[in-house]
Amino acid sequence: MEILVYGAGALGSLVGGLLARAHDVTLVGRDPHMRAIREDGLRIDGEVDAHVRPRALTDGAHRSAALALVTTKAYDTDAAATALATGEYEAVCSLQNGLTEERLVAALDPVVLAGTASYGARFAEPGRVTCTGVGEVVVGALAGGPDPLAGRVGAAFDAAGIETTVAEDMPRRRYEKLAVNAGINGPSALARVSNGATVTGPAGAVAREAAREVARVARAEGVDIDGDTAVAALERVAADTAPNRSSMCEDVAAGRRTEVEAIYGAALDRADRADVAAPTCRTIASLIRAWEADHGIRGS
Ligand code: KPL
Repeated sequence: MEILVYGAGALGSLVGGLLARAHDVTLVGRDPHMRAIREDGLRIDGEVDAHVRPRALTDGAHRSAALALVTTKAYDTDAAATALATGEYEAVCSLQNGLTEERLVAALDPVVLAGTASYGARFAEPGRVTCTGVGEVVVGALAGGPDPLAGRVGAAFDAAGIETTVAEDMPRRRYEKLAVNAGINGPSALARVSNGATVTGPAGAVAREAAREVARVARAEGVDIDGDTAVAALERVAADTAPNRSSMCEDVAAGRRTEVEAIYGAALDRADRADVAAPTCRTIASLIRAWEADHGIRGS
C-alpha cells in the first residue's frame, strides 16, 4: 500500500518506519531529520531494530497515496489538512492526541478514520528514533460501526508487523484515550514526573478525577463510558508506560508548546456545551496555559 505519513516526529517516524518494512512509505517532516533519512535511511532501535529507507520530504503538498496518516502535534492539524487537501488519498487516518478528526473532516474530502497508537517513541537524533514500548494500533470509523477502508488499513498495518485492532467502537475509544491523556499528560507535565507516578503518587487523585470528568463529558455527548472504565484505562496505560515521560511532560521540559488545547481545551469546550462540571480539567488547563503564556509560546 502507498502510505504518506504527515508529521515525522518521534511517533510518526516510528510508525512510518515500521510500515516501510512492508509498504511504499513517504514521510513528511522537518530537516535535519528528513535530510538524514534521505542520506542514510531511518534507523529504529530500542525495543524494535530496523533500518528502512522510506522517502523523506519536507513538504507533503500535491502527493497522492492510498492512505495519509496524520501524526503531527494536534495544534498542527489545520496545517496538515491544508497540505493534504492538495493531494489525493482514499483515506486519511489520525494517530494524534486529542479530538482532531473533526478538523480533518471539515477540511478534507477523503474518508477520515479515527486511530490510536500506544507505541512509545523517542526522537534520538536525525535519522534515528527509539521505540520505548511496543504497543498496538487501533483504527476504525470515526462515527463507529464497520468500515471496509478501516479493514484495509488494519490489514496493511498487520502486514508490516504492527498489531492492529479494527474497532467498531471508535467513539468510545477516542474518549477513553482522551481520559487517559487528561489523567496523565497535564499532571505529569506540572509535577515533572513519569507516567507511572501520575497514578501511584500524590497526583493520583487529580489524575483519576480528570479521567472521570472526561468520561462524564463523553456521556453527555452520548458516548457510553463510565468513570470506573476511564480510570481503569488510565491506570493500565500509566502502568504499561510507567518509566516514560508523557509528551506534555517532554514538551514542558523542552520549553515547547503543548497539546493543552487538543486535550483539555477539547474536553472543556464539550463540557461547557453540555453544562457538565469539569473543575479538575479546568484547573490543569489553566496551569498549563499559564506556563505557556509565561514562556511566550501560547498558540492562541
Ligand atoms: O499519549 C500519551 C502521551 O504521552 O501523549 C500517553 C498515553 C500518556 C503515553 O505517554
